[in-house]
Parts: sequence; structure tokens; C-alpha cells
Amino acid sequence: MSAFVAPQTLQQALAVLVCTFQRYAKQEGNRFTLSRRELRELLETELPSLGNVQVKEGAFEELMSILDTNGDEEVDFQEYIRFVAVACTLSHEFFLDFPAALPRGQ
Ligand SMILES: [Ca+2]
Ligand SMILES: [Ca+2]
Repeated sequence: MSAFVAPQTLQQALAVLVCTFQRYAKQEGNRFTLSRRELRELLETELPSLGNVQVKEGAFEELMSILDTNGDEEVDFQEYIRFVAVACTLSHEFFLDFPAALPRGQ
């Protein structure tokens, strides 16, 4: 993967959301879905601020069961997007409280 460039537009951010899923989903097994291991690696690498959640095995399993709505033990793109929507909502609430912390383009 080339050096990461922070997305400056919504279109770029959408590409990042899609490409991130695809990059992790193809690591093992079904390349269109995230296994537990792929999901965990995606969270740890791409969402390090969720660190406390992943450390606790119970919390990870709970997240997995919430995301895996069709119960096939994998997280497909639809399920991933639902998670992204929740993460966006949480970020929205977080940045409402801390407007100074909004990431800015260079
Ligand atoms: Ca996979
Ligand atoms: Ca699933």
C-alpha cells in the first residue's frame, strides 16, 4: 500500500471506506467478507482509537455479533457499512463536543 493521503473530499473518503474493506476482506477465505481475524486487524489498524474495545475479547465478540446480522460468522459489505454508519454517528457526536479537534486538510 502506498503512503496514506488523508482524504480531502467526501468522494475520496468513500473510496477509502470501500478500499479499506476490500483490502482486509481479501486476506483470507471469502474475499468479499471479513472473517473475525480480518475484522480485528481492520479495527486495530484503521480505527486505533477503538483500542480499548478490541483488547477485551468479550467486547469484540459482542461487536461481531451485532455486525453479523445474517449470522454467517463473517462481516459482509452491507454489515460493514452499517458499522461505518454507527462510527460516523459517534464521530459526529464526538466532534460536536470538540469542534477544535476537527481534522483539517494540510
Ligand atoms: Ca475474507
Ligand atoms: Ca454476516
